[in-house]
Amino acid sequence: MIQKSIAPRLRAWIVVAVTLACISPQLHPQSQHRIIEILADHDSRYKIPGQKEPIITAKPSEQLTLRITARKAKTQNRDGSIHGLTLLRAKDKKPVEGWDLLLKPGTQDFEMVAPTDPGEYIIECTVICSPDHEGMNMRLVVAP
Ligand SMILES: [Cu+2]
Repeated sequence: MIQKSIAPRLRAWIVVAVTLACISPQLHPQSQHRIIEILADHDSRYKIPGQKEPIITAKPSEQLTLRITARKAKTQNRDGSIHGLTLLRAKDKKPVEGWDLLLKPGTQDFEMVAPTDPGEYIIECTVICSPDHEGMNMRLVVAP
């Protein structure tokens, strides 16, 4: 008796599950964020493993996961942030919306969206982290 009543329901659930599994890649075509590892280091420099000069290249509006590891330099903010990360358009230093991160010690993932407009951008530290803070920057290039 019980088996009889459960079986059709179970079958219906399997159909739903299989259908969802099939269509979800189309519903979320960009759900696979590219992971970019960045080190915000104790010498007030951004570093990317394997790159001599750190640079991020992205497609317009590309979804990126920034996996940032922060190590304390000399000084920190009162809130405990040891570095920051903001994005400015190179030609007029206009800040890009959504890019204003404060970094605590350790590794954290940030889900970001690259700018829509192709061009050159500058990533800058926003925490006065040491006397070398002014030099804490790197490039981001948006290319179609
Ligand atoms: Cu810094």
